[in-house]
Amino acid sequence: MTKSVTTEMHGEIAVIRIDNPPVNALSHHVREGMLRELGAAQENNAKAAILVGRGGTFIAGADIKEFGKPPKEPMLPEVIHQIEAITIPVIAVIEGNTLGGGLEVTLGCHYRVADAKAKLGLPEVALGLLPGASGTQRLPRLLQNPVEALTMISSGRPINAAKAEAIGLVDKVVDGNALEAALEMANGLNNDNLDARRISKIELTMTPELEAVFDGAMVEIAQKAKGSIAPVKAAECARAAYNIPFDEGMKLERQSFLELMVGDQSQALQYMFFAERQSPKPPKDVTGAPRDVKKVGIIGAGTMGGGIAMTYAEAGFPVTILEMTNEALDRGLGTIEKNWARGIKSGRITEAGVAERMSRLSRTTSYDDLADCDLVIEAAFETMEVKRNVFRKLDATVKQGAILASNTSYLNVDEIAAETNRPADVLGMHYFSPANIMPLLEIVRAEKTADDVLLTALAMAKKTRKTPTISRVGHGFIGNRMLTPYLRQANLLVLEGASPAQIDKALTDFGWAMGPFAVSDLAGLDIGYKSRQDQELSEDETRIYTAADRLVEAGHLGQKSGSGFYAYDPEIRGRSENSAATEIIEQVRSELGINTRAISDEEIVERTQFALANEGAHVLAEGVATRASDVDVVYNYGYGYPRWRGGPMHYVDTVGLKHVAAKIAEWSDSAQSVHWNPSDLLMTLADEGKSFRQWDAENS
Ligand code: 3H9
Repeated sequence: MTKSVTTEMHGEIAVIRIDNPPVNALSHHVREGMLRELGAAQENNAKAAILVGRGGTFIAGADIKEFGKPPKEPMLPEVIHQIEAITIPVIAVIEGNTLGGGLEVTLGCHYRVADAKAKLGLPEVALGLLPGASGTQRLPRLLQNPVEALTMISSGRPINAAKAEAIGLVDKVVDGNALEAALEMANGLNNDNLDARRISKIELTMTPELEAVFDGAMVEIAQKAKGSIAPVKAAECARAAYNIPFDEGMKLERQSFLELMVGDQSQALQYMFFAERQSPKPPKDVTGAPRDVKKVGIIGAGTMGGGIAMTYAEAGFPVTILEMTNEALDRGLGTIEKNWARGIKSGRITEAGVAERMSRLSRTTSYDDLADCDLVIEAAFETMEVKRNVFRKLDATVKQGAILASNTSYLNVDEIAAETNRPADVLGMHYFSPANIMPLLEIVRAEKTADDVLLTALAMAKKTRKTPTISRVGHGFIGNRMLTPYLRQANLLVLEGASPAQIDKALTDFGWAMGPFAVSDLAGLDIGYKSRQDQELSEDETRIYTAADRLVEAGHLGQKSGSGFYAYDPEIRGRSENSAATEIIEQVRSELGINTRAISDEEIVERTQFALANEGAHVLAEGVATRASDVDVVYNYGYGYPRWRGGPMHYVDTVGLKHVAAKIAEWSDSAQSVHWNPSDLLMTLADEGKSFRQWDAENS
């Protein structure tokens, strides 16, 4: 077996190379190899050793695939301790992604040389962990700036090499060959004063001023963490570096790391790490290569069309936007320009940058101008009639081989495809509003969609930095379909006695970015109203939304009209109780003869979350989604589901499917039975003592 860590002598300097594709993670053999090769360099009296990664990246962190398996010595903190203690100078060559345990390895080294394009960070909190190989103890000692150290440790955000140099994290930044620069440095070094380069030896002292800085920072970190515990724990360890000696700090860090590792949050976040990498992978039966896309057409310059056009222009594509009238184009392009220009103030983009993006956009009212597009995405009005009409025109004008996509959020893509003579070139590309910001792209693989068309949509997701999930055709696909039972339970709970504010609070306390009633007000209550009018809902179903419908009929359309479930103050952009809504709700309850009762937050969470997962299970059983983890990706990236809970399917796994199934069975057997359609898949998994995670492992 080839070694993953090898040494090459450059004169008196040992260049130790780490080669563990794809990201040089610190797997057991790498940890062992580093100690072996460094030990040999010391024994052979090398003048210095240089640690460098193969493939343009240093080390992207601990090997996440080893988490949860029995630990194997040497453990990383010990490896780093031994690197620091070695008697010859060790230089780290920081290139590419130098993250987590990788950055911690550089902190054990005596010198750090960085490539100008390197990214340095401690992203452990994104996995629900904290830097567990001395990062919380060595980084504050090296930087001597508690705010910078706390920010890196608790936010998980990587920084670039220039910033790293500015805050004292690296000794030198090189725009060129970092290894050459490290060799030059090594040849000029002696090991006389190596102790001064050992970061663990640096002493930190707490002062009353620093205590105040930490107090303020801790409050901010807890707020930003939004229920995630790792950032707070990580910051507490970093603060302790000022109060206790290094060895004690290491013990605290280790203990906190291990506690987090076995907790539900870290388990969920680790699961999401793999789920989001799994979701863009095409199904096994799909073969071929993506088509070439050079030019993109967008039908519709409204909110969705505009956002999608921005997405492609930001990724460098020339985009032609089609609208029915020049006035609509003026409005749409005006909004796009305004949206981009907003970034000028905050420094996200320059005026020239906005101009450059605008120059990628062309406008037209004629389908002929879309003829040479390689991909056309329709974001027109959401009715089948409109979509059919658009696709007929596209079929008649756009060149053969082009991909024709619909941004429909509910409609049947097979029916849309059947309107053309090339259904194999048609698929759904469902973006989420605002499309230039929201990361999710639900790709709808229709019955006849060709493999290379699906692969092209996946490739475009990557190029435009979206997280894609593949769905099959079905009303509302994965995400919107699951919303219906979720909103049904929320509205039922209001009828039964909970207030919209109680429900929203219970769900934001659970971790959702927004509660269902605040979201409905934001989207506009007239949207749900119209959709209910368009569908033939049963009497039972219509009854649930009586209060919501009455609100619309009384002119409470949500934020846009100043009131909906809540009242909105445009001055402070805050919301408060809408007494008119409270009155309407009370009146509806009395008309429907409902005896209200006190409803616990626990019931709110269980009914809404279990309804979501139950529908997710239907989606899986019908083959609309392939993996439970895809469903979770959809909810994380498209609907503001708390990532540290993993997603609706992972959440019910954590609760235990036996309990979930028992609750659903109980509700299905009660007065609310008509509102439940228990999933056979969920019930069977519960009976068999299995989880959705196991189902994924067995079925994909
Ligand atoms: C840590 O370090 C703890 C320590 O403090 C303490 C320890 C005691 N391990 O993302 P990509 C795989 S915690 C194993 O598509 P990109 C990934 O699954 C760790 N595997 O590429 C994928 O596999 P596949 C702290 C890993 O170029 C493939 O590599 N570090 C790891 O878009 C390509 O990944 C982090 O949290 C890993 N550490 O992005 C960094 N990383 O092809 C996590 C990746 O089979 N990693 N893989 O699906 C990342 O953020 C990104 O992967 C990175 C590259 C930015 C590096």
